[in-house]
Amino acid sequence: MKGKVVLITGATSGIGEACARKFASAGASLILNGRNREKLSALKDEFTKDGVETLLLPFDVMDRDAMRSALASLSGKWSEIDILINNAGLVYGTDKEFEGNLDEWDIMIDTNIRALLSMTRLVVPGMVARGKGHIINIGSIAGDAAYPGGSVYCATKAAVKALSDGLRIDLVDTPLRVTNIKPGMVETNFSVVRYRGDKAKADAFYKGIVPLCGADVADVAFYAASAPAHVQIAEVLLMPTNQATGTISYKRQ
Ligand code: NDP
Ligand code: 8X3
Repeated sequence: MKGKVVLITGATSGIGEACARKFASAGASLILNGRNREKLSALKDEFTKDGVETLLLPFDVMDRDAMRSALASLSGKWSEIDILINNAGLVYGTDKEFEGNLDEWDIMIDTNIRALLSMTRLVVPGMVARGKGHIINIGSIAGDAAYPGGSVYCATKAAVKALSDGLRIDLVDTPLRVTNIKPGMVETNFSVVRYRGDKAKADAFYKGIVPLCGADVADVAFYAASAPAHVQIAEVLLMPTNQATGTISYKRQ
């Protein structure tokens, strides 16, 4: 992993931040994307102290022009991205499909699908030209089956699966690899966003179960990225031991 250039979207929290730490600890060079510039700078300071080369690429992934110019600004080794981790994503609300907020749905679709696709479109041609690269998409167990109050989020993650599978097909005659990681419950800021800032409600969601943490997902991303060149970890479903499906889990009372 030493010297490999890893670009992570949404690196300022949860799974993205954990991926940054994991790949940093293995000597990768990091390009960190996010909207929270203060958090990005703090991460850069921390990594730089540890001798990890870190470049910050702050932009909102929903802003395609900003994305395009940020990626165009990369030069030298930074323009040769080895691993793209499409992680930025979110869910808003638990509304029924006939009652939800259209603007919130647009944000989910723009972030979870359109931005992931744009990043792929902008980064992958360089990987193809160099004959190496790995795209790691953070999908979800939610993409496997819809659950109550989650139809739009579930649809976005089903799209991540289709886009990952389609990209793998389109790259089949290249050395590039595509991995779709599908976590179940991971305790991050994700549920706080889902419950529109209600931290108590988010905490209650994980009560009685030991959820995954960001580092558990980062371990899987790192495993996939470290596999021998002839091994493609296409898809991984991981969840807490006391979770069985997107809707069935055991929580102690
Ligand atoms: P967090 O809320 O902790 O992290 C989400 C990250 O994405 C934040 O850094 C956030 O930045 C960033 N982000 C969101 N929107 C944008 C945007 N428009 N532009 C740039 N960055 C953005 O949640 P997780 O770490 O849990 O989520 C990461 C991914 O994992 C998501 O794709 C999610 O769907 C997926 N996932 C999460 C699971 C879970 O249970 N937690 C389970 C399965 C999948 P900001 O702080 O600026 O919003
Ligand atoms: C997040 C997992 O099941 O909370 O993608 O939707 S779930």
